Amino acid sequence: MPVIHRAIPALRRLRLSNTAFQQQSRLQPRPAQVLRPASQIVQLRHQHNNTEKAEASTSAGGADHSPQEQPDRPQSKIKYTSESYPNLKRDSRFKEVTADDVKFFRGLLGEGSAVLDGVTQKTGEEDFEAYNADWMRKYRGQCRLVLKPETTEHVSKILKYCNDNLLAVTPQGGNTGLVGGSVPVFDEIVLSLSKLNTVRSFDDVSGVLVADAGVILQQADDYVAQHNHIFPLDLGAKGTCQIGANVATNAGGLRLLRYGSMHGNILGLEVVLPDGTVMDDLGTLRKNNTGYDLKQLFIGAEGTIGVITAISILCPQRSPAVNVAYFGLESYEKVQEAFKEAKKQLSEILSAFELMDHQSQDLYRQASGAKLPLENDYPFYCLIETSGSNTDHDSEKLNNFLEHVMGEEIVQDGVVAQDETQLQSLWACREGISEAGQHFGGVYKYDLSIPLGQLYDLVIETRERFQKNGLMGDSDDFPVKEVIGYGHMGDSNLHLNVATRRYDKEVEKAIEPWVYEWVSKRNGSISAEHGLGLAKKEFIGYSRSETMIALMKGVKGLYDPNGIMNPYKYI
Ligand code: FAD
Ligand code: 2HG
Ligand code: ZN
Repeated sequence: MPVIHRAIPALRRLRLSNTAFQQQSRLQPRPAQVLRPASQIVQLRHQHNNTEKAEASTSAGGADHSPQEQPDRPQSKIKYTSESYPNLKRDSRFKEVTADDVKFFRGLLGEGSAVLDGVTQKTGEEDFEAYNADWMRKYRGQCRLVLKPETTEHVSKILKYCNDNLLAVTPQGGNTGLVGGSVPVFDEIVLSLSKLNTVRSFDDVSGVLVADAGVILQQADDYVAQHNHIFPLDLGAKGTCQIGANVATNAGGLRLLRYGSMHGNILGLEVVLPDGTVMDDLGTLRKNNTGYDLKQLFIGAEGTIGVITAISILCPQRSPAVNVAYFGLESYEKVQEAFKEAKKQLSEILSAFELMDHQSQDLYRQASGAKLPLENDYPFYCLIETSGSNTDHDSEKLNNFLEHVMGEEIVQDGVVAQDETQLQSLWACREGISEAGQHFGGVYKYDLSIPLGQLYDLVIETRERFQKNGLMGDSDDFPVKEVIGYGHMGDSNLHLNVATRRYDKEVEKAIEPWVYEWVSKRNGSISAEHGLGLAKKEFIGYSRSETMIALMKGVKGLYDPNGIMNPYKYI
């Protein structure tokens, strides 16, 4: 990797290294089947196999992409959510699952692997762990029945039965959600979409993909890559998360800056409502102003008003030239300057602008054992990606930008990827942080929208808070190991992670609701992209007015009058 050396004396050297930039800009777009190193930390081995399966056929059908245990992560016993949060009480209106219910579901789904039954069968808790325990190992439900429908009709019949019999349901995708929304709180039935995983169609003229909800994001991207298109969402959990769930969470990810949100890219949805009605709005039109745009309600509804069974999504053309650069900067002010310059000079080819503080990179280094790209340490790092259609044009733009930020001493040091491997390892430094945050025992995650000028102040104040209250330190006596700040700078989206050695109520009390008050005072959002789930439910009032909350409750009551869909969460 060529090193872009320090500013003034470096200008000359920078010119020398221009050759390297030109070489680098001959990079091909990232081969979609290559999983990023960071994703390996997110435990994607089995998905890699599935990827191969998906490449072999035009359909991902048949394979069961169930979530699974994560053997290389700390496996201490997770407390039941009901123990960690004793104020949560099971809603007594809900019926407990009986042998008769299981009989009905077996009649519908067959005797095979589509029904995981701990009600009438002798099973161990461990058989349900992958469905009951969340990715952060913070929440754990007590479900004893997992259903894996293979068709929309199955989903419809299941929900109708559950609604008629007051059985509560938790829809589940890849179980990578970060707000405790994807796992049951008590004994809700888990409705896994993992067997509903076929690509229905792709139109390479319009770029519209129609696919089942349970298709893994990586597979969807691999599929459209064969047609030189790109799925307009990318995130670190790509090898495990499902596209229906991505819509259900309105996931943001690493390239929202370039491709926009699900609200713009989703053209149609097929959704099963709690009473079994199939809302058939799987259109492929970009324009359709005929009445209320009902599908928008399900984008980000986190499975509280219906189950998404298929999506229709607009996929952009894949860029033939992709470049990634990683910089060290000496202050947050410089980061903002670099962002301004990137927008100005890289404009339409800029596809990601990500922020990482020193602490986040150091934690990533400790957790993964990886070597960081720059020789020296800096208080801040940025990762910039450009994607364009003309290699020479992109190179020229990138070189001009690099010369400028180096010459003006906005950036202190940096590297540009020369090949696919380097590109992946630079991305790993960013994508691996989420996992590193909890590697040492537990993590409290805050996903916030904050006006850019004040975004990093929160990290500094949080760190000071934990230093002052004696909860943070270097030895095991202290629950907090580190406070890290990183995120999608281009979207004003900060990820504040409090990395701990264990989950500890004192840590939670020290930061909540203080962090939400802080954000609310600055007109930010307490959940930028991860949603509300269980973790943020109580705090929605910090970002939404009473009027808005009342309207949302009205929507919930209208679509799910019995409240069976993902109860105890969201609203
Ligand atoms: P799950 O976790 O299984 O479910 C998420 C929610 O959706 C739950 O409430 C569930 O009930 C509901 N749901 C699932 N499927 C359906 C369905 N078919 N119909 C209705 N409701 C459904 N998120 C971001 O926004 N941006 C990121 O950059 C990002 N990066 C991540 C990186 C890592 C390493 C990890 C672990 C997570 C990351 N996430 C990110 C969070 C998470 O991956 C997303 O929220 C993702 O969309 C969840 O997909 P999933 O299949 O795992 O869904
Ligand atoms: C990311 O951007 C994800 O890496 C996860 O949204 C953030 O783990 C987190 O806090
Ligand atoms: Zn994110």
